[in-house]
Amino acid sequence: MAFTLPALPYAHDALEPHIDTQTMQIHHGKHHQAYVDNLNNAIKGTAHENESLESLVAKAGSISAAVRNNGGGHWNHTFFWESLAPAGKAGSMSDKLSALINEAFGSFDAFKEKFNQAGMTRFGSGWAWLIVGADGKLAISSTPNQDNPLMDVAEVKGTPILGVDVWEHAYYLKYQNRRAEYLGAFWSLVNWDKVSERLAATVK
Ligand code: MN3
Repeated sequence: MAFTLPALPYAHDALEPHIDTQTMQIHHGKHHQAYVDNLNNAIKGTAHENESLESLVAKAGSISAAVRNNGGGHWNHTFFWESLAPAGKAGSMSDKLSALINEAFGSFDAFKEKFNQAGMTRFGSGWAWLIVGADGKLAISSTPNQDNPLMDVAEVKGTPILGVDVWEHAYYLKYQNRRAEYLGAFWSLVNWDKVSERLAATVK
């Protein structure tokens, strides 16, 4: 079955002023759509045609570059849209999430700083992630291009519970080269209910 573009969980203008309407329209309607279309074209008529996205992503190292890049692109963007919520509708961190953040990073501010640093130091295009490692502890990582921590090729593997897209297409219309400003604005949009829910599903 072919993959399809999921609808955004909010309107294109819902993340204003932190992420502008035009960026959302192009990012979701053009970029994400292209990952879906290119993934479908890449698996058509191959043994991977009926495989789940999770399964394709997990074997990124042994599939074609087209499936790795576009499958990663589809997974990452679906995850990213769900990681965000309109400002003021972000919910709140579960006690478990804030406890694990404090345990791993010392404080929420220290966590934010380290996460921003991962986004800032990712050269070129890629993602920064908050992940749950195999030890059940939180860690921060970053991946190039459309790779993610679920991939067998990831330097640091784990289950992502939050991620931010630091490709220029995610912020250039509004922030131009000011990636740090975009990362600053990102914190007004994090859907903490969703992040807490993902943590609960990962750490039993
Ligand atoms: Mn993107």
